[in-house]
Amino acid sequence: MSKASENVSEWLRQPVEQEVAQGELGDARRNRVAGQIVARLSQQPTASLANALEDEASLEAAYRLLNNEAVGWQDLMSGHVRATLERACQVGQCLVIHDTTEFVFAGNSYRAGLGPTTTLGQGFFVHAALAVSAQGERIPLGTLGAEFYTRPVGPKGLRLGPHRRVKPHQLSQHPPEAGNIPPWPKQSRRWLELMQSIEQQRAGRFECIHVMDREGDIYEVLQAATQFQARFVIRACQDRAAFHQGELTHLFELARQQPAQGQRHIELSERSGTARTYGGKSHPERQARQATVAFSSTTACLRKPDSKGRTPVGIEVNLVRVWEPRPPAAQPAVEWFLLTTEPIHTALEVQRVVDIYRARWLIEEFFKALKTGCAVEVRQHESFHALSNILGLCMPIAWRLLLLRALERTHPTAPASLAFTPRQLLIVAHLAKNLPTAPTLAQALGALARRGGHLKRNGPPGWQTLWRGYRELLLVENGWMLAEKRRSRSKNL
Ligand SMILES: [Mn+2]
Repeated sequence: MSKASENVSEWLRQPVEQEVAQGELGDARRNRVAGQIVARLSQQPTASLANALEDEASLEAAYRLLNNEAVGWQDLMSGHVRATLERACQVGQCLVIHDTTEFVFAGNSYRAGLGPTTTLGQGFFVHAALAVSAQGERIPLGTLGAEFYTRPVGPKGLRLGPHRRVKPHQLSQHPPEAGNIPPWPKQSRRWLELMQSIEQQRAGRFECIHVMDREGDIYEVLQAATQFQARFVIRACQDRAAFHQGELTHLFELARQQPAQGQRHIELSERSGTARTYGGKSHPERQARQATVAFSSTTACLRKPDSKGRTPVGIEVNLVRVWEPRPPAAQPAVEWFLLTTEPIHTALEVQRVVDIYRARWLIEEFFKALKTGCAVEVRQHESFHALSNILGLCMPIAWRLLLLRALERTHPTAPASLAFTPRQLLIVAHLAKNLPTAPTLAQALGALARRGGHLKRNGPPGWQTLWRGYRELLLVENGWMLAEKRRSRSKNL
């Protein structure tokens, strides 16, 4: 068993609010309120604050914290980021997956500080870095950092719906909170800055490999990574001019000339065709299927974009190509070009690079955990400031949701004691029918998901069912502990 899986049950046993309450919020009271919000929300992540918090006074305190100009999402996330760094140190080696997503908020009234999104509505973008363990298993460790930003509103105003447009002069009635909203960054900057800050924080403490999709294929990012010797696997988007053995060629052509080093099966996830990334690129629709892919590799020197020269100056990278020699009819064929610092001498090493890139599904799931699991997009707060703050507090909760779900997928046959205490297992056995005496993780989690309303014939459990079942377990466990306390107290009388 890897170091990560040895630690999982301990991480799960720590209440998630504990790390939040240790954040740098500048005042003990704020820490207590932040911890309280997370404690209550983690019991029911889709509930509104009004429903999650018990009384008027704590609700009042929560709103005051979220709207406090002196408290930003970076502060609210700081405890979670520090705890994630510690978990990364415990496992020693991790992948850091970077990606961007947008949060879109419905409704007809403008919320201060929000900007245009790629679909109708108002919202903001989040660029995040998720750490997962690197040795064999992909166990989510948490968020190592994020950047939140909005796009500026253009001269035509903001379209909130098919019949609702807010003109720029109307926005001034709700002036954006200028100090809090970073300007729309140049595409490259956020990829670069987040990687840089993680490299600084990890230096000498743990190893990491940065994983990025095609949006991360930016010369400045590759250059900076090479300069501070960061390791990476980045999917190439651009067919750059490149040198190979002194000859000037192009990246994709060079990769396509290489013979296959082997073949393997991979699972492709479903993708809806309409989805447009915030960068404006669209992807064709894809059905979930198993694909037989071939892979090959070579080395290349990427030519600096502004140099026209034919002398090999640029960035030395290893290049891996993954492609589908015989795609099924009417389905787009897989073809990835991966730029990497990782070794590619043997077929096994090349496959390892492919596997590292494939760990990217975890960040997609993490974003789903925030959107579906924590219902961030239906929250009613009225400004970017409050919405980004509640999102900062939902990050550690979403990590917990993801951890449970990822374990169900990656460790189905591991003993359930990996994630549950003996007392919890006793309760699961009470709640579920026909659970074997030493259940596997998938059996125990499956039993909980069924308590949460999951039907076996619908495939693997979703966010809601798994979490509802897990929450029921926590509730019953609380009751159990109360009863034990009462019993021991009455004995002492
Ligand atoms: Mn992306």
